[in-house]
Amino acid sequence: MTMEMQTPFTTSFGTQTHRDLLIVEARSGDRVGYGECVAGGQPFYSEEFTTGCNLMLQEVLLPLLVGREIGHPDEVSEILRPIRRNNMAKAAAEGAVWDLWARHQDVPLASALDDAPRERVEVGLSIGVKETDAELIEAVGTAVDAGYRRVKLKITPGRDLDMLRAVRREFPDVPMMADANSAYTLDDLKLFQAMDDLDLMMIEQPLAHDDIVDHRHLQAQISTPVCLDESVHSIDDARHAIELESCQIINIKIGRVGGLTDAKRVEALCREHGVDVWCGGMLETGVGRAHNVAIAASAGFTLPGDTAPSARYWAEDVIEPEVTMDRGYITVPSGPGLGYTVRGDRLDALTTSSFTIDQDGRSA
Ligand code: OSB
Ligand code: MG
Repeated sequence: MTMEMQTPFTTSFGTQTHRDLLIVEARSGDRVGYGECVAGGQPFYSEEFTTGCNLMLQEVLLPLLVGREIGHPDEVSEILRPIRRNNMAKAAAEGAVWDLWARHQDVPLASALDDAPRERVEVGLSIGVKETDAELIEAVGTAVDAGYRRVKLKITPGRDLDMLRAVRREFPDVPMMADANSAYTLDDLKLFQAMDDLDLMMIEQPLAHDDIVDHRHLQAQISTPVCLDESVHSIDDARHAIELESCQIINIKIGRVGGLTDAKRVEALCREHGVDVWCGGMLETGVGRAHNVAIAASAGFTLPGDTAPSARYWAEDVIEPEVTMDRGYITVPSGPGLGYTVRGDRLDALTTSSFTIDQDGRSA
């Protein structure tokens, strides 16, 4: 299914005007849990994409889970471990099981994930590439007025250093960072060294999507902390990056690391090593957004995340109430599971195709 976005979102890999959606429902008795696949409609951010994930779930992942007795959602990642990668598809299924389990235990997902979750999470905004500095400065001003706790500016070759300088001139004190989505190489070292004067909180994924070593060389030569996004798919990737000092901060996206269980493991590793962590976003609808809010409440998530309220992206979300922000904070819901009600009417209206897998693993 497809949802139109409120405003187009431009990154170094293109402009997006709508979101292809894939929602997984996990059922047990009369309870339902929900997960959202965060893969994009095309494989630009990573190799996964919505249609591929749909097939992966239908043919491979869900048949391994349906009809099985699962005592704790941590078991899901173990059951799916023999299947290589496909982390976003795995996380969609695993997230549905976590929600179902938390609802069954009658606890908020945030409490199922952390012993002492925060009551509210700090929110940052990710702002896409704008054609002119004036447009960007206006967007940053709007974000600051709305109370966002930091702004992240997408950069791409040609819209980078001068643009960041212009914004910094206008907003000398706003917590600000840049996200390159892998658009640069070590040949751009001087560009990143020049950014050291801009007091950026961090620079996210400057180099290749699958690199950890070059980021180490970059980090050794700039003072701005490097934050890895695209390069970290597992606890081992995180361990390698920390050992090599390739970054000082890690953006955890539940989908990219294969689910909540592994997201928790990456968080624990980072905490052990004093590495700051925050929750990234993938333009999720309310289902994925609620998962993000739940994990962002965990103690190890020490920096504001890309968990903007629903209205930033959607005219009408698929959950109620929508995710809302009050002066830069989202209150973590206290109801069981995701703590929001998934709107069957919205899902029905948006659904273009669906399948069900029965107890015997048959697909219909
Ligand atoms: O790199 O963090 C990213 C959106 C799609 C794919 C990759 C990224 C992003 C964002 C938006 O930055 C974050 C959000 O959901 O608000
Ligand atoms: Mg990023």
